[in-house]
Parts: sequence; structure tokens; C-alpha cells
Amino acid sequence: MKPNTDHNEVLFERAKRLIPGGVNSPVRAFKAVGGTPRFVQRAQGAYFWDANGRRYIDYIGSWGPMILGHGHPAVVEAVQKAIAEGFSFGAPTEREVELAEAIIGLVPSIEMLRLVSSGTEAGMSAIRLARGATGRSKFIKFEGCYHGHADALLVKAGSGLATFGNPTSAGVPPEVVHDTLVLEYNNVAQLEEAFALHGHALACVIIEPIAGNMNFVRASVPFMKRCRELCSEHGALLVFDEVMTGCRVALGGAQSVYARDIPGFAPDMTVLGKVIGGGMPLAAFGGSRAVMEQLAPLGPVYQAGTLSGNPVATACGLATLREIGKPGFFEDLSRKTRALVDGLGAAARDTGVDFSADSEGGMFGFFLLDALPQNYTAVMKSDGAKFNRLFHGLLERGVYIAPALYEAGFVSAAHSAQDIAETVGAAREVFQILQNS
Ligand code: KE4
Repeated sequence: MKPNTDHNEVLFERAKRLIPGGVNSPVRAFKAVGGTPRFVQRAQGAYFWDANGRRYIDYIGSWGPMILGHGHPAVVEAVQKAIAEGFSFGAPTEREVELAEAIIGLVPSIEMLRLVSSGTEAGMSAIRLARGATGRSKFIKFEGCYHGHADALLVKAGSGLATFGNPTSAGVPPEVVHDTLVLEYNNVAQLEEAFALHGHALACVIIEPIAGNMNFVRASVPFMKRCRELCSEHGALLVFDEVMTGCRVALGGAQSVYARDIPGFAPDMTVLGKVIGGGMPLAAFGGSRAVMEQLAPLGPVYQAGTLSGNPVATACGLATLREIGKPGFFEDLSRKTRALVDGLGAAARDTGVDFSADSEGGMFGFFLLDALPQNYTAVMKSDGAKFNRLFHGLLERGVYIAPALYEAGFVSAAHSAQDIAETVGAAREVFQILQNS
């Protein structure tokens, strides 16, 4: 190859001939930000190296799972040991029980759980279980929240509360989303009206408690309180989608954060993924015994999976949970993440860039807006072109953030103070360029 070949470009062209868009998940294609995706050659700690051998400080970390950083020795050792014992059996193993015990120990609202292989599978199964357990078909989700790509969840708001959802994807028949009601995040009045109209027919409300698929938008405490109260009043289940926030914003997930402000707060079901698998294909959904025992083979709600509870994935997840459960882990991670957003905020203020940011535990988000948005409409008021220039300016300086303004960011235990300082320094340079142009 020519000496200054860009191997990312060569790989991307090769990939696009064989894989739709050259990627196995759309957000990786850099469609929103433009340019050539970086093909990862290897990763270690807070960094990955692309096909050209260029190092990046990684703030995606596989979209959340790599909370310890890449290649943590204890996790590598656990996975290597598991592989030597066998890849997959399609039969129960002790490690699935150990992982269930570990998760239930961290999330008191879960009495029983089922392991699956992806967040989509967990979210889809949680909706089916809520419908089966309540005998009701309708459910509420919120605009800007993503719960995986199951048909009933690929939906945008209908016009008004009387009408239900419309598909956001081709291939989803309108009737499949007919029972999905899409409301505005943080809108208490609309939520109360929806329950007044449909409360008797609602199986559940599913919510991202801190919406990482809108970059980083917190459900307000009053809004979360009303979600809980209205679900209880009307016999609907409150389903927390903590695929992103679980064991990431706190050891007990976002529900443990809300329980600090709402005494006794707990959802009825929780969907988990990402961190609990440590980067391997593993997710889970759980809740009360009464609800979970509606699942096959005990109850009438069917759900299954060839690789569910995979012995290598459970080893990876267990080793990860062991490490993040160590004393001081989340305090250190939270401090580091807050230092990043504070540093970015100071750099933005010094350069006059409209900027707002927030973090909880090892998850953060920022907006090129002067105030934190409270819902999807507000998030999408961000200047996309400006974000794209920020994204590429950081990328050129070896800092890898999410290639889309509606995605959250993640710090790992492996990110050093030096990495954070380097990132803030790079942002300061790019903010300056944005302001001077
Ligand atoms: P997966 O099916 O991608 O494992 O999980 C779906 C899912 C469910 N719930 C929440 C809150 C999620 O954030 C996700 C997946 N998150 C995206 C990032 N926004 C994964 C990245 C991707 O789609 O490639």
C-alpha cells in the first residue's frame, strides 16, 4: 500500500461492500458527524488504537460496558479461565446463579431475573412480560428514550393523546405500535392526562431514568414521583430501562439515585445490560417474584435464548461487578467524571461557547446550549453543525467522543487525571476555533 494510506478508509470501503453502511450498528458509521469511522485495532485501559496505529482517549467504551477500562487484568483472567472450561453449553451453569445473586445483591428491587444477550432482547421481553402479567396491551414510552429496536419500541408520538404511536422505521406495521403511547419526557401534566385517559389499559411505563439516548437528560424528581404514583394507582408496572445507567451512574443504578430523593422509591421491573456483561453479549431483566414467575417455563409468557447466560459472558460480567463493587470505586469514578465536565465547562466559559454539562457516576453528557435541556425537543435545538466540528476537532486531537450529539459519554476507572487534562486542553483549543470562525 502507498506509504500514507489511511487504513480506516481502506477498511471502510471494504466493509461497505459487504455490510450495510460498513457497520454492524448504525451509529458507528459516523453518518451524523460525517467522515470515516475509526476501525479499532486494539484497546487497553482508557485508550484504543485505530487501523493506522493512532491512539485515542476513549469516552465511548463500547457505549458504556467498559467501566474498568479495556483489558482489566482480573477480567481478562476470568474470561480466559472460562474459555478453557467451554464456550457455550445450552445448559444451566453455576456462574449464571452467581451472576443473578450478584445483580440482585446490587439492585434490591429485583427478586428474580432472566439473563439474555442484548439490551434489545431484555427490553422487548420486559414489555411482553408486563403485558402478560397485567393482561393489558398498551404502554407508555417517552420521546428521546431508546429501549432497543424491538418493533413495538420503534415509534414516534402520534398527534395528541387520543392517538397512539406511528412507526419510526420501515418494516414496522402501524398496528404493531398501535398500543404504544409516546409522551414528552419530564411532562407531568401530559403524563397525568394520559393516565386519566388510558390508565385502566396500561401494562407499563418504560423509561430511561437518566436518558443517555438524549445525551444526558435527567427525569426530574417530581416527574419520576408521578410516574411511580400513577403506575401504582392504575396497576401499571414501572419499568426502568437501566441498560445504560445500571451499575454505571451508581453501583445500584439510577433507581438508587432516585431513592435518595424519593423515600422507598423502586421500579417494578428493571432492564440491565452493558456494564453487567463487562463488554460481552449479556443483559438482563428482573423484578418481583410475582411478575417474573409469569415467565416460561413457570408461567404463560414465553421468552428464550440459545446463548442466554453464556458461560464466558457471565464470567466477564461477574469479574467486572466484583471490581466495581470495591470500596471507593464509584467515589473515584464520580470525582473523575465530574472533573471532566467541570473542566469542559470552564474551557467553554473562557472561550464564550454556549455549553452545559452534567454527570452522574461514570456517565456524562454535554450540550452546546447555555442550559441543560429537559426533553427531546430542547435537545434537538442544539447546533448540529457546531457539534460536528467539535467532534472532528477532538478526534483530530486524539479524543474520541460519541459521533452523535444525542449520545452520552462514559469515563472509566482507567482514565487518568492526565487524560482528563489532555481532553480539556483539546476541547479548549477546539472551542477557541469554533468561536473564531
Ligand atoms: P442493545 O440491544 O444495543 O444491547 O441495547 C439496546 C439499548 C436499550 N436500552 C438503552 C437505554 C440503550 O442505551 C440501549 C443501547 N444503547 C446504544 C447507545 N445509545 C447502543 C449503541 C448502538 O446502538 O450501537
